[in-house]
This record gives sequence, C-alpha cells and structure tokens, in this order.
Amino acid sequence: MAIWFRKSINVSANYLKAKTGLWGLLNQRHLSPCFHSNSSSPTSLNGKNYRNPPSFFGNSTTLFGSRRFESVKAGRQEELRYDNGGHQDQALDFPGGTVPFTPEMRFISEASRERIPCYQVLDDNGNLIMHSSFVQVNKEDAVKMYSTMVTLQTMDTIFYEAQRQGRISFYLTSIGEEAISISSAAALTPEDVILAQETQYREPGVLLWRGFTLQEFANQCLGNKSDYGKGRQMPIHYGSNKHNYFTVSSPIATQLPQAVGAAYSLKMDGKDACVVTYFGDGGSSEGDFHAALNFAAVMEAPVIFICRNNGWAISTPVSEQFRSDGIVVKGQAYGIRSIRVDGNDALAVYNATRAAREMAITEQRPVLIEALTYRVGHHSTSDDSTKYRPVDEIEHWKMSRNPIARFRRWVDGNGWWNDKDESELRGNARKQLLHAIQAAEKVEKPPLSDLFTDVYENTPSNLIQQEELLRQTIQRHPQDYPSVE
Ligand SMILES: Cc1ncc(C[n+]2csc(CCOP(=O)(O)OP(=O)(O)O)c2C)c(N)n1
Ligand SMILES: [Mg+2]
Repeated sequence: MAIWFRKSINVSANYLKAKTGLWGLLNQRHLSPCFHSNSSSPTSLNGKNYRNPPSFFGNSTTLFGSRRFESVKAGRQEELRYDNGGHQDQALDFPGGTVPFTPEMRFISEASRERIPCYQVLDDNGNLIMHSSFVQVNKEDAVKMYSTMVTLQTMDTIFYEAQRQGRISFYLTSIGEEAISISSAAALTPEDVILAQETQYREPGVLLWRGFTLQEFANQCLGNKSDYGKGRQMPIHYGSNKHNYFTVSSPIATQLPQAVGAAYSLKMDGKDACVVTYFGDGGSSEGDFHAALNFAAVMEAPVIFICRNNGWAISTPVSEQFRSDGIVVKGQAYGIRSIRVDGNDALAVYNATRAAREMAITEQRPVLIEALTYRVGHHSTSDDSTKYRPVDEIEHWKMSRNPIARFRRWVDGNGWWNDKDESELRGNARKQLLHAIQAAEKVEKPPLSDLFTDVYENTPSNLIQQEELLRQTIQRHPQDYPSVE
C-alpha cells in the first residue's frame, strides 16, 4: 500500500498557540483551504514521487453548504474539460441534471493522475502540521483518548496471551489501528448507533470509549453466564444495548446495508443522531458494500462509513483486491461525500469524524471516511502474517508510524502527560485486566438450554429435538463436556 511521506514543515502545538492563541487554533477550521503543499518532495513507500498535492479539504461553505448534483465535491478536484465543439447550448436534459454533449470521443480515465491525498494534522513525530484544518481537542478529551488507546493496547496484549495459554479459544487485536476506533468514538455522541459485524472485530475501542468495562470484555471472551451473548458467540463478538453498539457477528460486510436501514430509521424518527459503521478494505470487496453505499446515497441516510484500509484482508493485499485508488473514490462514484485520512493520526481521525457527523446529521446525507492504516498484529490468533508479508514492513509501521506514540508526543508537548502518569496507567490497566480474567473464569457457564432460546418466541419442534439429541450425546460422553451440568 502506498502512503506517501512528507518532510513536513512542522510547528509544535506550543509554538502555534503562542503565535495564534487558542482561538486561532480553534478557528483554523473556518479559514483557508488547508491541505498545504510544501517545497520538499514527498515520496511514497514504493519510491515514486508524489508531486503537487492539490487542496482538497474545502472551506466550510463547500463542506457544509452544498447539495447533491450541484456539488458532490467537498474538495477541489480538477474538473474534466471536454470540448463541446462550440455547441454551448447542446445538452441533454436527463434525470440528475443536464448532461452536455461533446463531439469528442473520450473515455473517462480509469484513474486520476494523482492519488487522493490523505488528511493529516499530526506528522509522524506528533508535531502539528502547519495549516492543518482542525478543531482543538481539550485536555480532558485528549487524555481520555490517549488513556483509552493504552488500555486497549494492554487489553490486546493480555487477551492475546490468555489465548496462547488456552484460557480463551480465539482472539484478535487492534494493534496499530487504535487511533481509528478511539478517535472516531471521541467525535461521536453516545446516541450515535454503532453497527457491528465481522470486520468490526477491530473496534472494541469504541466500546471502551463508551464505558464498557474490562470485566464485560472478559465475560464475553470467556463466554460465561454474565456474557450478554450467553456464551453463544466466539470471543471478541461484543455487543451492548446500553452503549448503542450492535453485536458483532461473523459474515463480513453484512452490517453495511443494515447500517443504512438503521440510519434511515433515525431519519424517519427525526433523531439528532447518526449511524456509524466500520469495515475493512476486505469488506469493501463484498457486494454488500456496494449495495449499502448506493442505498445510503439514494435514501440520503445519515450514516458514516468508516473504512479501515489496513492493506490486508488476512493474507490478501489490497493490490489483489481492487485497482481503484483505494476506497475513497468509491464513495464519490456512488454520490457520497468522502475523505481519506491518516488513520494513525488521532487528531485527523477525530476531526474528520466530527465534520462527517455534522454533515450526516444536519444535511441528512451519508459520508465515507477511508482511514489509511496498517494491521501490525497477525489477522487473529489463527494466523501467522510473517508467512505472507515482510517482517520489515510490519516493523516499519510498528515503530515509525505508531499511532499511540505519535499521539503521546502531542499530549506530552501540551504538558498534559508525564512518565509517572504513564506507568500508573499501564500498571493499573494490567492489574485490572488480570483480575477481570480471573473473575470471569470463576463465573459459571450459561445453561445448555440458553443455546436454543432468543430466536423464536415459541421454540419450534426441530430445535426441541436438537436439544434432546444434544443432552443424550452429553450423557453418553460426559468426559467431553465437563462444564455442562
Ligand atoms: C462473508 C465472509 N467471507 C469471508 C470471511 C472470512 N474472513 C474473516 S476476516 C476476513 C478478512 C477481512 O479483511 P478486512 O475487511 O480488510 O478486515 P481486517 O481483518 O483487515 O481488519 C475474512 C476473509 C468472513 N468472515 N465472511
Ligand atoms: Mg484489512
């Protein structure tokens, strides 16, 4: 995957504050078009130069004021110019707007000359990028964002180890992608509905942000009686009514059309909320993705599609999944306002989600965010990613593009965090998690009868028969089912 790097003209938060004051920072979002070009020559990972990045994150009028057909361009992309042969008045009145005629036979190119730029606020060293368009995050939220990222990282490490010790059957980490779930969650309200399914397995950060406790995570992974899913799902298939978070289920991308339906219901009820649905680059290769985008655009549903493009769908790289410039251009193809952000930049994800939410709700429209990131961990505990990708690549993203370290540098630079806070946080999180796992292990498993409930109001005869057969099997082989009463 090609993410370009820039030798940026950076300034520290303190310097900017000194120069412009806090209000200057707060108001930058309403100032000039913001994607700054600079004199250095940024290069992509594959060594090609990325020249003259165009302005793309328009001013607030463009962002918040335009309607479909008049303008679907939140950014300033170059218009394709066609020769109309001097027939200025020749046009076809067609649904969706007037289509000009041209005598020129020209196919639309399969790709624009330049790749869609990636919105960034913090560079890899945690310094603010000059002219970035962003809303300042206050100390309380920034510290909560950072602490939640560290807690998630600790949770991933400990649950991963627990799986290796045979205490849970399966696990899957968010390592390297922590900024996406947590920063987007920070930009939403608890009333915004989160749609979860298989590729939402990398978004426990949203639940963590909303207050799902470490004990609740442990109960689900251990599948005990306190698990809201009553032990009927694999580990990491979390869900919470309280936190407006639909339960994760396995088939990829099925959540996307469902999210549009849920968003349409919010629209009909006149709710001041939107639906947010997450998926991976692999999810975008499913038919449901395309159906969902089209459905959302046509129904003008207040839904935010957040794609974590982490370069891989298990062992399939994005280069074997699509030939388009990632996911962001697919949003535009369906008539959806879209943005590409640096998914390892917590402030960029926060700001893009915040702006997307405002547009989704006030304008009642879908928005798509493609967050470029990298899956630093293996796909899951069933995978060994060193079999299909170079270790150097993993190390590069782990060390040089680490989203937590980058955000910490910015939080540190503001004087909001220090080493003592860090060791206290990490020590407490570890202690609480170990305690949560031990406590969850002591809770009994759900009763066998729970396996057959909650789908039908009156249990159908085939399920009654299945339960009888299962009980007979257990009676015949008690040694294989030691925990069943
Ligand atoms: C419909 C469907 N097909 C295949 C799978 C098996 N599967 C589980 S995760 C995964 C890869 C998903 O990749 P991506 O969407 O990029 O998410 P990531 O794991 O990278 O976060 C696949 C193929 C599935 N769960 N559902
Ligand atoms: Mg992926």
